Amino acid sequence: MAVTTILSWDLEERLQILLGNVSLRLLYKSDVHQPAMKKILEKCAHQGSTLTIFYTEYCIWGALKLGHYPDNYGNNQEPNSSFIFLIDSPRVKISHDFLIGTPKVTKDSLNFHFSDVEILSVNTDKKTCSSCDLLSKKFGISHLYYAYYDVCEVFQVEGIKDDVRYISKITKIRRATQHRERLLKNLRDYKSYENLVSEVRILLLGPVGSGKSSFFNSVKSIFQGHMTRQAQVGSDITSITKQYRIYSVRDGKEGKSLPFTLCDTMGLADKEGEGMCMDDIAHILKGNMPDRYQFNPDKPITPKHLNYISTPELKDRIQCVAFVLDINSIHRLSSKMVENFKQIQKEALHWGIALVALLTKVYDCSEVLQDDLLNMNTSVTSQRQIKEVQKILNIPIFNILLVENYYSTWKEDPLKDILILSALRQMLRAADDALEDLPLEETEGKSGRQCNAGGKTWKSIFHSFLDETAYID
Ligand SMILES: Nc1nc2c(ncn2[C@@H]2O[C@H](COP(=O)(O)OP(=O)(O)OP(=O)(O)O)[C@@H](O)[C@H]2O)c(=O)[nH]1
Ligand SMILES: [Mg+2]
Repeated sequence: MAVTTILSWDLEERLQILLGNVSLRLLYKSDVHQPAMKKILEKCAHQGSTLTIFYTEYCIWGALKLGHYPDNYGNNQEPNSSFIFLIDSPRVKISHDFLIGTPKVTKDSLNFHFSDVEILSVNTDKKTCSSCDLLSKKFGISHLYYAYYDVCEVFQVEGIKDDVRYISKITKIRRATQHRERLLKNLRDYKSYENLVSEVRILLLGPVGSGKSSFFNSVKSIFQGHMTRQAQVGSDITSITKQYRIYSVRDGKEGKSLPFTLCDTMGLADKEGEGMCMDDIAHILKGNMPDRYQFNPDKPITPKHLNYISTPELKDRIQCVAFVLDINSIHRLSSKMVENFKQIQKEALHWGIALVALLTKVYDCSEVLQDDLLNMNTSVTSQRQIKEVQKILNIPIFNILLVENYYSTWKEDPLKDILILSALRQMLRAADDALEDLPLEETEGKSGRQCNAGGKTWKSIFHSFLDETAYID
């Protein structure tokens, strides 16, 4: 009978990615085969690289061993041939800094050393794992330094050809994972300039099918830790999105709302009457448009609409517009579409709203990011498109952002996440610049700002603008 792992399906998939797109084949399982060390060696020696996993009540310890498992007791040390990781659900923490030697095997134990210090010791008779202070601190699990395990499993790891290159590959994955974590923290902790708004509003505008709804779904999926498809996506000649949606994003299922909202719109079309009505845009920018407004390509919203927000506050207004464009069809942008963008750009500039371009459908995320993961590569194929966008829209290069959305399946990819989260962070930075630049009158009363503009409040100024521009049927 085939022996099956108790590793959950999604965890197995995440591990395979984190360990460099390897595949795993179960060689040994303690509750099926004998739990003795002798049996582990018998099953696992001469099988190439292996992954040994111990399932305790609180966490899962794992050790990846490059090269063959030791085939006898005692010392046969190969330096830098193993590393330890910890799965403290839902997180997988890999300690690549602890590149350690071959585990030392005795009749009833498996001991991992870093220099001369024993950092993880497993007793196969007593079924215990104990980690040293150094390792426990590294993983932030001081309460788990000693634990009983229920099951031990050893997998053969397939897909590692060259150990040295493999170590450098997973070191890169680790750096990407750490950078991703920093970006997530950065976004969670973000506060708008002088706390003027608790949630910065980012408006996604762009041609039909450019990936606006998928960008929202991607951001949400990253914070939820699994694929979400709250916004409907798909391909059609006309826009799939028919309603104006103001989406908040939670940090995890039960988590608090993050400090931004993404506003999804109907796509813009070349032909009149097919896409979002251009006259709707001013109402959206100013914060008059209610959530779930049903777009009508033939006519814009009017102040007579039941839910029209006639006295919007600063928090209702858009702080950053992102032009969402498919990177592969920039050269096919019609002159009508470019004209539309220029019109929106003028309006946004007039109202002190930041503007960025978001290029979607990037083919290779690893090509876009430099080795330091912080900057975009200057020698990538996408440079041509970036320059084109810069020329057409006159947007500075640092505000031209590249992403690949999660659009069909969820296969966690730290590089993809880095691009999406960096894009979001840049939108918030651009929004901050715009908020800082707002006249005091418009921010009076928020965060203790004072207005002394001749006794006029931002509201009175803003409302006089509304009076001037309100669309009357
Ligand atoms: N390859 C690839 N496909 C994408 C990406 N983003 C979106 N798509 C696909 O492009 C199509 C359109 O995506 P949507 O997110 O619906 O685009 P949209 O801009 O919201 O479209 P409308 O609402 O119709 O205006 C869908 O089939 C997506 O699966 C991406 O980054 N890469
Ligand atoms: Mg859409």
